[in-house]
Amino acid sequence: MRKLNFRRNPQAGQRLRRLALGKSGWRTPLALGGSALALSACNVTDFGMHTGATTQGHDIFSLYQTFIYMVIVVAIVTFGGLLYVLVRFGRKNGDKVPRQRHSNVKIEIVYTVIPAIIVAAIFFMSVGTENKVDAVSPNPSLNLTVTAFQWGWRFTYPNGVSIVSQGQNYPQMVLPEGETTKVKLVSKDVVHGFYVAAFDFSRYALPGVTNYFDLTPNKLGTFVGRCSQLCGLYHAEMLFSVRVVTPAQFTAWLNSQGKGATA
Ligand SMILES: [Cu+2]
Repeated sequence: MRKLNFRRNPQAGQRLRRLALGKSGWRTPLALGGSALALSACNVTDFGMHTGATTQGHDIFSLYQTFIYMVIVVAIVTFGGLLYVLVRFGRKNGDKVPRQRHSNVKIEIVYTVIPAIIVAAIFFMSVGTENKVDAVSPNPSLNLTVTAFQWGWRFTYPNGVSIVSQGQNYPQMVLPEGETTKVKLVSKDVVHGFYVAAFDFSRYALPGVTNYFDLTPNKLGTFVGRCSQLCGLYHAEMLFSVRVVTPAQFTAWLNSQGKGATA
C-alpha cells in the first residue's frame, strides 16, 4: 500500500483547518467555549444537577453530589496509581523482564475489600435517601390530587379548585413554600410521568395504581414540569408549571379561585 504523503500537498492541511475553524482560526471556538462557560453560571460543585427546589429533591441532589465526590477520589487514586506505575516501572532501554509472581494475596484482599466497602456505602446511602424521599407525611399541610390524561394534567385542590390543561393553555400548579404537600398521583388512561426537573423528581402516573408522594418546596419561583413518558400523539403537549409562593400568598390564591375554576 502506498504511504500517504501530506508533505507533497502542504495546502491541503491549511484548507482543512480553514474549513473546520473558519477565517478567524481558533478565536471562534474559543469565544464560543468561553461564553458557554459564562452562561452556565451554576456552581461547579453542582456537577450539572439541579440542587433541588424541594427538601426531598435536595436530599437526592446531596446523594448525587456525594457519589461524584467519591468518584473523584477513586479516579485520583486509580489514575494516580496507574500513572505512577507507568512512570516508575516503564521499560527503559536495557531493562530485563523483572521477576514474575503468580499472586499477591495481601494486595488482592485490599483491592477486593475496598471496592466492596464503597459499594456497600453507596447502597446504604441510597436506601437511606430513598426511604427519606419516599416517606409520606401523615399530616401534610395540603392534599393535592394530580390526574394525568391524554394529553394534559388536572390539579385538584381540597376545596374543589381544579386546574386543568386546555389545549395549549398549560396548567400551573401552585404550592406553598416550606409546607408539605401530599400529592396523590393517578392516570386516567395510559402511563404518564410527573416530572419537575428543578425538584429532581419524577414519578410514574399509572392507570389503576395510585401513587403518593410529598413535595416540600424550599425555593420561591416558577418551575417547568413535563410528562416524562411517551404517552401518545400529543405527549409533547403535556406541559405544566409549578409556582411556589409564600403560604400567605398561597391561601390568598386558593381563596381567589372559584370552585371548578380552570387556569
Ligand atoms: Cu403523558
